[in-house]
Amino acid sequence: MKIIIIIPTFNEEGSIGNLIDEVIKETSKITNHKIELLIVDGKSKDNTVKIVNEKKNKYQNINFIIETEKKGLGGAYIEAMNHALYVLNADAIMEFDGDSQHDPKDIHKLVEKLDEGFEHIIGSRYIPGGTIPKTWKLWRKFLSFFGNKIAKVGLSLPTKDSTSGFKLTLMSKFKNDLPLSSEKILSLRHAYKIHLLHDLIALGAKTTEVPINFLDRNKGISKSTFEDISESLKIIFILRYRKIRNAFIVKNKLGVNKKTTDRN
Ligand SMILES: Nc1nc2c(ncn2[C@@H]2O[C@H](COP(=O)(O)OP(=O)(O)O)[C@@H](O)[C@H]2O)c(=O)[nH]1
Ligand SMILES: [Mg+2]
Repeated sequence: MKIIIIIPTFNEEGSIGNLIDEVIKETSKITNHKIELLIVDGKSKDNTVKIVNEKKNKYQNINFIIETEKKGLGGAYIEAMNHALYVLNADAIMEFDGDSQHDPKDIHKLVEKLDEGFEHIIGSRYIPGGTIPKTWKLWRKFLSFFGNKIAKVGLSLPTKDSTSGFKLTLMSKFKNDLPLSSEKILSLRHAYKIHLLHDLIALGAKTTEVPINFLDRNKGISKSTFEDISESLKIIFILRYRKIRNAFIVKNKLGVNKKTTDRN
């Protein structure tokens, strides 16, 4: 299979160089798939672009695009996913942060689950063996944990980590049914993940979770903001509303059909 690892960057000069080296090192151990990287940059103002171009000259399997317009993390992923699918002919796509919070040593665990027949594999912080940074203050742990719980309960998701940014999806099977355009996706920010996860589960994707060590951010600063949290809540609400509305429409249709059949 051709697996494209998408790595979004925005001002990640402190981590992206080493990270690319590490990802290349770890993926070269996986010999039963063709693995390439696709870095998508959001018009960084630091040396990120220069560093990625140097790595692109050093390694063969690095692709690099710059967002046509910086729209947010979801916008970057949607643009990169389309490039991966329709220019690079990806069968599966991995989402992997460019700030060294995801450990390249965990990549093989997700790929092994793909080999076992799973179609959507989540690198999970909230299953046994998974970790969050020890240095996180209590409020961050609380926010992350309960954010997940709200998504899980609000959307009746079977997953323990519903906001993880580290995942692998067999896109060749689902690409035509997923909202992979800026018109269809409900959020161009971090909340795009909740929308895609919700739809993959609704489409019946065989989903599993593997434990990952979510590392501390040593370099650069987080780009997630309060708006990302409020937008996530909004997306959960919209998706829930759609579910209730669709169930209502189906129920009404069945009611009308039953009445017609009874009359006949
Ligand atoms: N291309 C692109 N990358 C982004 C954008 N926003 C964030 N990123 C990258 O996405 C990854 C995750 O973002 P981060 O700020 O660490 O989110 P957090 O881990 O949820 O705090 C990092 O590698 C960022 O550099 C964006 O608008 N465009
Ligand atoms: Mg991060």
